[in-house]
Amino acid sequence: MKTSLPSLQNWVEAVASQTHPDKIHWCDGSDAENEQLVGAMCGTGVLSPLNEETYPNCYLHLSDPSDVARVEHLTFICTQNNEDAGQNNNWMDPETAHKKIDALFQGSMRGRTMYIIPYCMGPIDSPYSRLGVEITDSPYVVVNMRMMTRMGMEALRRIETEGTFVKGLHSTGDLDPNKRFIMHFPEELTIKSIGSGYGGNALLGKKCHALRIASYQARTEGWLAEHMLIVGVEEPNGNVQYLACAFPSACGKTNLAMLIPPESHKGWKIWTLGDDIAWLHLDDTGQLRAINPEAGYFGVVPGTNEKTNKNAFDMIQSDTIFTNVATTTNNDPWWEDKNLGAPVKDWQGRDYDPSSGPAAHPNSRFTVSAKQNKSYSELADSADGVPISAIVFGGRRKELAPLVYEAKHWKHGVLVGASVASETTAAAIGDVGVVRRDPMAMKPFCGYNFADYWQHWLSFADKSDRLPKIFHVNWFRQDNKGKFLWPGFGENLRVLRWIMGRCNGSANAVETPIGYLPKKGEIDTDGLDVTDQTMQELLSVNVEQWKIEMDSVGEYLHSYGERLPEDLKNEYDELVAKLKIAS
Ligand code: GTP
Ligand code: SPV
Ligand code: MN
Repeated sequence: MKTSLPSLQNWVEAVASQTHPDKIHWCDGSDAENEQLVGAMCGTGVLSPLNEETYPNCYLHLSDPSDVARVEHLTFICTQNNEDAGQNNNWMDPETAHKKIDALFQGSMRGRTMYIIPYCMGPIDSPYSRLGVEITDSPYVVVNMRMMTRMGMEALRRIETEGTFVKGLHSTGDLDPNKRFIMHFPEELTIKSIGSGYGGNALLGKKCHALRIASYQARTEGWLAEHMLIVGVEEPNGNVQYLACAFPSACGKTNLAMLIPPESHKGWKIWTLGDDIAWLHLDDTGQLRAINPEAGYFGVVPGTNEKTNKNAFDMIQSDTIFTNVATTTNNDPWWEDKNLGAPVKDWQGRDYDPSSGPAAHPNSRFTVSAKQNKSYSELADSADGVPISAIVFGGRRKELAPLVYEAKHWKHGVLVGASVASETTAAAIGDVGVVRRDPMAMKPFCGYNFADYWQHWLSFADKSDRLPKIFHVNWFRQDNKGKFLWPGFGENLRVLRWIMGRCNGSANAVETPIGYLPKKGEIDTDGLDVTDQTMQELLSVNVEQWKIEMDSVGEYLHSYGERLPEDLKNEYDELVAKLKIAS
């Protein structure tokens, strides 16, 4: 008996008799346990040590080549009622789903150790935090979960006190893509995942629990679980405002969360609270507060260099697990745009050959403790979280969406969020670069019907009169030669300044049919190689293009049928009417 909680003990025993592991190990989260696991994985080749001098305590993990990203087409929400999952999700009825996946778990841990990982999403003493237990046969999952969550004895104690926890069962199975499923049973607080060892498919605390299951719980309990970074921006006078920003996968959350102020912005500081997930609650005063349920970063490696993201570049110099990167002769990790060294082995461990594609997989990732980030905010451990001044939506759009605009009020902001579209990236299996609707950057992660989710967002308007302002940004506008119009990265602070100015009443805007845009000259471009003409292009509204866009938004929203909230329809109709008048 390893726990005083009978429901946990019984579940562990039931899983063991289903999956037949050789051994059972309860994870305590200690350094000694971690060292033992890392050592064993180096023995079996699951991990290989990188250069001990240049990258101390760093390891390389190479996935099966078929298992390098989230698998949205194999991810299911299994609710009693099909409509509750919505057309935004793949649905299977719970009974069929359990049957199907349980058959695959039958004996799946033979010859392996079964690890029991108690974890806490959020600060261990926060009332906003939630608990879970992941059972897995992957030691790689254990060492990643240790960095990504508060894992081990403390979490187990809290689970035993509270008695409720999310049950996550994971097995790497035989990695056959035809026997791969990621299934969620939100009504049972249960996740079952088999056949993948990769990130969001296997680290069940992350997307499966902290977004899909949590969003479902948040709806009934009156809070929000979102695909958002949380960042504090400190002005030279010491004032700090906190922003929560939702961008789709591989669209710049990690970069913005740990941005380094450019030379021109002396005295400005950035504080990182989180880079991927935010849980948002209204406090007694009606202030929206955010916690980051995670404790580490599982970040995109390619593109990370001293110029684009120096904080990330520095924090992955030690104590980091690299998944699917290339290596140099020196056995350093290597990736595209690292701007240092050259690859000799690619992400599949083959001799590097430029004709067989990038050396590092485009969705290669680092896993690192958040505390290694120089801009880490101690408030990431605060039980109460931080007050949010602004919510910022964004996407990857070559054209149309301006650099920044502000929604007129909360409900209009919900329409702005619901209308987010973005070019697909390598974070999920499938085509890259195709524009798709990704409302609130939650398309792959909302655990219930989007129409009900928008209604839930809208309902906040009646709960508080001091909600954050809502904005939309786009760092990815291109000219007709494919060159980015906006320098991005650290220079994005200039846009955040305008957003903060709007929140404290010091920045000016002009009204347009789609919302408020910065008045000419309001975005400081001092010292930037961006012409006035480019700024004008970045900050204008092409009414004819927007009319086409809104036709497509309308078609999308109305595809949700009767559940589509009346208030959202009204916001939509109002915007369409404004565009009509403007043309
Ligand atoms: P997930 O972890 O998948 O949820 O993604 P993320 O949103 O944290 O993405 P991340 O910050 O890792 O960004 C991924 C890609 O966007 C990298 O290739 C970056 O180089 C690129 N990127 C980030 N910020 C900017 C920017 O301001 N401008 C441009 N042009 N590219 C950017
Ligand atoms: C994403 O795809 O949005 C990620 C990586 O943050 S994963 O953990 O695989 O979901
Ligand atoms: Mn993400």
